[in-house]
Amino acid sequence: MSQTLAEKFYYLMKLGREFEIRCKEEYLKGNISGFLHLAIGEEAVHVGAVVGFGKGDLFCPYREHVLALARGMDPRLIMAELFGKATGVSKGKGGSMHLYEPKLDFFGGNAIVAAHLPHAVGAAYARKLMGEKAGVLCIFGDGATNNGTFFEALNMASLWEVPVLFLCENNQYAIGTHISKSSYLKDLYLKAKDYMPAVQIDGMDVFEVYKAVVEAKQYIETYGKPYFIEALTYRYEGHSMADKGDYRSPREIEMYKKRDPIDLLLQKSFKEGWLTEEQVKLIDQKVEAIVEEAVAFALASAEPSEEELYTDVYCGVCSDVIP
Ligand SMILES: Cc1ncc(C[n+]2csc(CCOP(=O)(O)OP(=O)(O)O)c2C)c(N)n1
Ligand SMILES: [Mg+2]
Repeated sequence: MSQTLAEKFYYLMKLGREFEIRCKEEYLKGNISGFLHLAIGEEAVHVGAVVGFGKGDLFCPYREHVLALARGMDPRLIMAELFGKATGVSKGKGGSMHLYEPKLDFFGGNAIVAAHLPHAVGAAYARKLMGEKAGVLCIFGDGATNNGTFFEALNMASLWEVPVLFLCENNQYAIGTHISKSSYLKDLYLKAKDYMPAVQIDGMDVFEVYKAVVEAKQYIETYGKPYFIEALTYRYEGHSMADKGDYRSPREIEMYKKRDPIDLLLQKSFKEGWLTEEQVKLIDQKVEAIVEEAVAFALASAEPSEEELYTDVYCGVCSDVIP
């Protein structure tokens, strides 16, 4: 694993972690309202997947700040979106769950659980019809694998032979419901294995996620068929800011924090000589400045104008028919 890659992983994971810690603070101050789902603890899956996949359409759920950052979305535009400001990536009208940027092929977040799986299959099918080989990355949670659209998407992707990488981030919980109470199969990759190659990986190890995703991307684009990865991970925070998460014992949370993905990355990188303390310090300073700048930008930005209520509703025509 190259030095450059370790540096990139650390930068993106640290940026994601610090960005979200700041989001939490700004939410508690009242600068962010509405839903806010944090992915703290899950950074290895998000960064490893986005970097490993490289170019291609990306569909994901509402826990998507780190995915957007890893895709290259401007942190200022994300923070402004969370603050509900006009300069936000979705003009301040989407909020945390609706970061969306076609220029980055970023077609998420999506708020309806598992609804974006058929969208991803449709996008891959469209590209196939256009004669392209590009694969599509579709990320979703363990809870999504109990929805009807999950099975519909797997079925059609296999039947139509389209290159979608289905990546399930199994953090064991769907809001407050543990997987043991909602899923007959506990190893979720087994739900896919009769349709396509399906593997289970350690989602706390960014190098393992990266490697698995690179291999999967190569498979889907070589054979034009789908592939499934289940990444085992854990979220430290509640489901959203509205959830204290007290259905989990502090002991359980502490146990997972012992395998923190950023700590694991650093341990391995120091051991292999891929990163030095000095480099880490410089990255930390850079990240701090970026997060600070994002908040300052969001605070200084204006709210959307009243006219914006009638734009981007369904289509251009709507703004003509609604008085
Ligand atoms: C179709 C649908 N049903 C229920 C909900 C309410 N809901 C929002 S998030 C969520 C849990 C999803 O859990 P999971 O897929 O494991 O993702 P995680 O939040 O753990 O990342 C539920 C049930 C919803 N948004 N959409
Ligand atoms: Mg979950």
